[in-house]
Amino acid sequence: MSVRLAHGIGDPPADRPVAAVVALGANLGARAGTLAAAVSALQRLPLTTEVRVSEPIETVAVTLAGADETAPRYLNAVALLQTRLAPSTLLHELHRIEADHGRVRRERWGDRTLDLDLIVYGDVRIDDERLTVPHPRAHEREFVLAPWLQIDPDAEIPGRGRVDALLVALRGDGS
Ligand code: PH2
Ligand code: MG
Ligand code: MG
Repeated sequence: MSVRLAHGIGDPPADRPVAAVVALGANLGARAGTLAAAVSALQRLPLTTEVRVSEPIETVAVTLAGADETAPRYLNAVALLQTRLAPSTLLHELHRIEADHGRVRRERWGDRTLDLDLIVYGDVRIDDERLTVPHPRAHEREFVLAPWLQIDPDAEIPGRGRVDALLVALRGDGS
């Protein structure tokens, strides 16, 4: 008899640690405290070690209509971790940590107390209704690329290239 595992928390762990990148963002509430608590929660994840985090940077909110100077500013950071959690399990855990910090899902790209996005999971590519990795917009988001580069100067996005080059292209002037 074959047993179909639930897609999600039932997916089996990887046999060896995979380098995953998680982007953190918050633009409501006590942003710095929320990001620090989220990093502690990442450090407590099962099958997960070597969590390293960038300094937080303050950024202008990007909305569906473009940069919005009138919206509350974000604090953004990036965490690198080694994990054997399956991508779907890691995603489930990220959603749980968001919910623990009062995240409500209303409008797309709306203000939020905590956003945790899975940016890359090793060199794995997934594109299904629940999860796309590499994150489909990470390569065009300075608020992801800049803190990521702080903690990994050789970072790459599979299929997109080196993060330092992507950041130069995005900024246009190399600044
Ligand atoms: N996240 C969004 C939408 N807009 N803007 C900034 N500056 N930082 C974010 O993390 C961010 C955003 C959706 O996830
Ligand atoms: Mg996001
Ligand atoms: Mg998100």
